[in-house]
Amino acid sequence: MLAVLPDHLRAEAARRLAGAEPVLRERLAGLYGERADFLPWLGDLMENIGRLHAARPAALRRQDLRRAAQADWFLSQRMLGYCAYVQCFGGTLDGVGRRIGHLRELGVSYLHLLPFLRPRAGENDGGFAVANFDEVDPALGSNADLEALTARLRGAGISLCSDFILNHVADDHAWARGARAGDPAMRAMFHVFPDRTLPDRYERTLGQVFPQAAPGNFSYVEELGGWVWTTFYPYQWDLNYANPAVFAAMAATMLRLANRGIDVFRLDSTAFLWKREGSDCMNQPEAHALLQALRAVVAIAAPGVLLKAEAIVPTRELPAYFGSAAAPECHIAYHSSLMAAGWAALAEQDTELLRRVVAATPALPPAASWLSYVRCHDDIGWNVLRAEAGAGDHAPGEPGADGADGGQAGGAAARLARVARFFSGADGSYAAGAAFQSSDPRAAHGSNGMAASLAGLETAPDDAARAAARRRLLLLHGLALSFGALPVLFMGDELAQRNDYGYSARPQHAMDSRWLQRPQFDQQRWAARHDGGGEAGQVYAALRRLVRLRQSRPELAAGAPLALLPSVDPAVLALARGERFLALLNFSAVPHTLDLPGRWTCLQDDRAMAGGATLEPYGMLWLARDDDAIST
Ligand code: OTU
Repeated sequence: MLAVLPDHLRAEAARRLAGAEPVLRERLAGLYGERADFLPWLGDLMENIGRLHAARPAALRRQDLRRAAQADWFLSQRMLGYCAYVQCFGGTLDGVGRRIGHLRELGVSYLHLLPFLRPRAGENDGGFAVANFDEVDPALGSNADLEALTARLRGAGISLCSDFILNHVADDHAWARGARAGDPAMRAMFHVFPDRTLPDRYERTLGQVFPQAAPGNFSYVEELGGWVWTTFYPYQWDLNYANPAVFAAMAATMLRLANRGIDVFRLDSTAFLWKREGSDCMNQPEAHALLQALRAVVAIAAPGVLLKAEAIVPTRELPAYFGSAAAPECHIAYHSSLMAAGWAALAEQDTELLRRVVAATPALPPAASWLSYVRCHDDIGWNVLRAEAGAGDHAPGEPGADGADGGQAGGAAARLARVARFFSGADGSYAAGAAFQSSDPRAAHGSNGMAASLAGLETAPDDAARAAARRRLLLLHGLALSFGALPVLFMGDELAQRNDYGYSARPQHAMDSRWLQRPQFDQQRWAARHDGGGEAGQVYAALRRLVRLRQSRPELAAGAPLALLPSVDPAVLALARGERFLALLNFSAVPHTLDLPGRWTCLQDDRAMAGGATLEPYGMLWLARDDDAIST
């Protein structure tokens, strides 16, 4: 690797190599070491990593050095994320560049643009079926546009996050085309089975991601003369990471993208990378080994780049995605349990699930962060809460306490199914949303819908109901902003945008209700954002106030201490950050008055408070302690 570098890069690269190469070698040897050609393969891989490092633009190498000097830069309370589809937010990559002012006004320092690389022709799962990782989707711009955008964002202090869809490729990707044409090397990039014997054995323990729109985990492909593994849609072929050629090619792909200026990779569907018969083929040790190896590659060749785990898995499986001090993995991980539990708390008007999730969330390792959010482009998946939802009446250690046993899991599923029903608007609930993809009667649905619609803004009959809905929306954002994570706003939520029902008239989207929450950016609401009398303006102003408050409170940074305080009412969450900050969140439709020893300032309106605090229905207070530190 060092031999292919120009002289001026060698000393620094040698230092980084010394740090990361042992883990890389060990993990790859564990995965592929029994192959006769392992050492020459590893040599080629390292040489290629060297070439890609040599090709890294100078501006990015300078940024690498700055970030290396401050490894926890992304933990700051000043970090704020925003997530959008290019086509919805700016039309094109160039159009996104014209929205930088908007992002700055909100306080955004991290922009996640949903997939923008050349997708499969036809249906493509919102770009999550990639035909070519080396080419920007021509409908959105060119590679030059991408590089121009990353440079502009860098200039504005905004990091760009891109999906890196490493679990699967589209069925018209060059590898899939090669496999169909009979090229054995290309066929070996995938899991292909001549008949149903093995697929049937795997299916016994596999779950299903899209049981209605894409049942089963294998798809028959005529030209392959067999079944190919397709965890998601039939046109998304899972890659076979037991083949070292897949790892080498994907690692290089990632570095080429990094060299175009991408700062953060959202590693899509990370849990699914390794298959093992008899398991659900999620969260396998080899998947973690692969991620540790990828992290080492980044640490050597593009050390300013962050990896983010999109593993929508039970809370107890999440910490492993950070790896260990000796073998770090991802820098950031989605906390989908926290997100789902916030919504569940609204439906149940009770914070029990939320408290269990917080209790099950370990402290962050150094230089790592959770990602908190209220909504994203996917459904709210309820199944990640199975363990917490089943723990109900059980003391820890009692049978069923982890929600894993049949009967109790049934109870958990029924509970989560009630929550899902609530957000589909059933039983007179205020929510406007849709249940998503359920087949297993024991499994809970996911739920779709824009946050504002799920929170009740769409159905609210009068001003009082609208105000309550706005408070629900702000409550969940307040949780995401105060939890100690990188909070990521979902495009449109800052303006209380509602569901887009138009998807059902588009044949390529109609079967997937996640399109409910993928509207075009609403220009009119944007234009009215400073109108304090309007719905968009009220939400926008309140959200910006929270963002600004957060920026001024270092104790809200990711990794800073967090404690749940005992609260008078199960509907109220009392979240203390450090010694002087307290967030009180009321998830119920009734007001609550709490004793509050000491002197406090309500940060939202600078009001001095002493003795007690009253929370409106669905109200939230961010309080700063004026005198002694918080004791109990
Ligand atoms: C991810 O999601 C993406 O976020 C989805 O938009 C894609 O459809 C999917 O991968 C395939 O690329 O597996 O680990 O709605 O939560 O599909 C998380 C279900 C995933 C998603 C799930 C998901």
